Amino acid sequence: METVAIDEINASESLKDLDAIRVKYIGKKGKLTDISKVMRHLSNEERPQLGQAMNQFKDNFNTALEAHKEKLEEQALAEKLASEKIDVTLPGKQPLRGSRHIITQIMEEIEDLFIGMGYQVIEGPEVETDSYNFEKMNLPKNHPARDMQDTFYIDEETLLRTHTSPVQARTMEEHDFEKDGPLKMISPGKVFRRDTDDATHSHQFHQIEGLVVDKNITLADLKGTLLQFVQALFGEDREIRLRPSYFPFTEPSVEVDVSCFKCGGEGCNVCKQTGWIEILGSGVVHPDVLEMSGIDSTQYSGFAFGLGQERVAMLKYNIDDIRHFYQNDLRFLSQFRGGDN
Ligand code: 2NL
Repeated sequence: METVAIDEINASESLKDLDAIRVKYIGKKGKLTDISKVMRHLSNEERPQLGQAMNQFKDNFNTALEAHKEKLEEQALAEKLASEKIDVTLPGKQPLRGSRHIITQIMEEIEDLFIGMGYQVIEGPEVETDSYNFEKMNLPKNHPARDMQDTFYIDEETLLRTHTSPVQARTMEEHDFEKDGPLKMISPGKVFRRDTDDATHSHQFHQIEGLVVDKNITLADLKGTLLQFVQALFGEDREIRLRPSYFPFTEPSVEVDVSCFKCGGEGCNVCKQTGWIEILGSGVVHPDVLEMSGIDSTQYSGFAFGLGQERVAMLKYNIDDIRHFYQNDLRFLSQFRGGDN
């Protein structure tokens, strides 16, 4: 029986078959149990002989079983390893790396520049009151200049801000010159206008406004600051030119032009043959605007400016349609992912 059993063990091809063989021979109802049943019919001399033979069989059977079990387990592992082998020489899958939106990049570049000049960056609510957005900016109800900044109303007194000026008004109200020193801030963010969208207009765009208030601030401070700014953004050789203009919140008001960064002032298609490109609006803060935010206009004066980030980006990168910024087309966006962006 032993030879037959061990042959069976060695021929088995799975752990399941092996267990069935174990049960068949040495299980509770197995062959060995059957054999032990003859014990009581044997003589006293024969019994120990049978007992010994049975033990011998059990030992040999178990040894063979363990050995074959180990062999089957090794085989199974080898098969598993072979089937799960990976080819480390295959080319990897390139993960799609995102980048910051070009408007965000421009915003951060401008923020860094002004932080370097000691300005704070302050943000505020996009849903504003008529009072902060218009009245405190010298645009009382029915003022004709409100037409240029028509917007989306939530109710009579609540609207989507048309500029980030209300952030400056809120900051001026809180500012304590004795404690905090001069007020120097920029406020970037989304603004809204009731405009028909076309290549150069959008009902929602991004603005950065700047404000400096202290004793003896003049238009000369404004000019020096904006020259620094323009040269950092468009190149060291740039010059600026101030043209008289009108904003309700500044007096005097000026439009700021930069000498053309493509032709240097000779005249080309970018500057429409004028040598100059309009880049932002600014002026000396109207004394009534200071007063409405709780600042004594006989003691303090200031300058302010506002620029559209989309316009700056369109000029700097020669982009022909403002709608490109909002369409999330990677063919457009991925052109602006230089460096660590
Ligand atoms: C433009 C022109 C401008 C301001 C914004 C301002 C803010 C305060 C007081 C006075 Cl708190 N002025 N902001 C001044 C002049 C021009 O923006 O064309 N923006 C796109």
